Amino acid sequence: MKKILTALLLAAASPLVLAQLEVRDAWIRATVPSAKSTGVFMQLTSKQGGQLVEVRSSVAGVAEIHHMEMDGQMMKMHAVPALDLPAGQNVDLASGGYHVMLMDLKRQLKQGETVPVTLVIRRKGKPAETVVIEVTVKPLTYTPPKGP
Ligand SMILES: [Cu+2]
Repeated sequence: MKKILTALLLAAASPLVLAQLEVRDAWIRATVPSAKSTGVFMQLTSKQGGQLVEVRSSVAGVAEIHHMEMDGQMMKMHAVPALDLPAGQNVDLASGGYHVMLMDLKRQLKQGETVPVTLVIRRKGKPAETVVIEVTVKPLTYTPPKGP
């Protein structure tokens, strides 16, 4: 049986529920023409637990999983190899914490368009699961509603 699942999120408002992964409220921050990077934010719940191990997008040369934290008075972010998704627990990828960083952008991302983002989820003893979501680009000033 083919274990690679691919799904398309047609309506950004409705949660995407796959076999093992639920993606809610995914959005990308719009960019100004000269910008080379931006953030992708979402809420993830893995029913049986797993790890987000890789992210890709056709609009970016490089996509990384980032963690942002205070270092003294400075907000710093750095790439992490994987993000744990404990079983049944909501993991919030939000400004100021974990997020997906799109870098080496190939073009400007404009408010209202949708951008495909591929998430690769790994679970112990299982083949990696690939999930493609269509993520809406929100204005630079957008602040998401609070998660559950
Ligand atoms: Cu970042």
